[in-house]
Amino acid sequence: MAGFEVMRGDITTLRVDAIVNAANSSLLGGGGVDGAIHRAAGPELLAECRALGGCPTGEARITRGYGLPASHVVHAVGPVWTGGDKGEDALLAGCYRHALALAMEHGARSIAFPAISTGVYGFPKDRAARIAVETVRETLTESDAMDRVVFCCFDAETERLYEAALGRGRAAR
Ligand code: AR6
Repeated sequence: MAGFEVMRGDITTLRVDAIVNAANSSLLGGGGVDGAIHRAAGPELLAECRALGGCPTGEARITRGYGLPASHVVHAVGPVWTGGDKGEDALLAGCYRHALALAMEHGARSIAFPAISTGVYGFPKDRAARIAVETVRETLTESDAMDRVVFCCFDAETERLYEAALGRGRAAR
């Protein structure tokens, strides 16, 4: 199975085969990590996204990376958190599953994920970290298609939550 890494930083700088974007269903850009990815990739990314015609929540679409060091961008549409009784957990898990499947179909052996839905979309960060780690683990069990999975965190709290979800937190040592 792939090696898992947790790091703090800007996902747009990472030299991996695919980075994942926390997009919205229009796929036409926005704020947060989506804005940063579009700025770093350049206008050709938006042109390719326009041709995709959107993406339902819980699914993903893939494009090239253009000006990014990453060859591909997987645009995953996370759920807006509205209390947890609208299928948010399953939709978030779907983002990770679909993103991995698409990246592997395109030959990616390394992938970096942001903490999808935990910014503007308001998903509780601890719950989202657990779902991310569990879903990626489940999806990649018995697969040797992926070498490296990076959970790219933008803040120290998120980094700590991923370390804990992976069982690497200070308390677990
Ligand atoms: N690198 C890594 N992580 C980042 C970066 C970065 N450069 N910038 C922000 N984050 P958000 P969402 C973290 O709000 O909640 C957009 O407008 C951020 O700290 O980007 O899924 C879209 O167009 C947080 O931990 O995405 C949608 O409309 C995480 O990325 C909407 O926001 C996700 O925060 C999607 O909301």
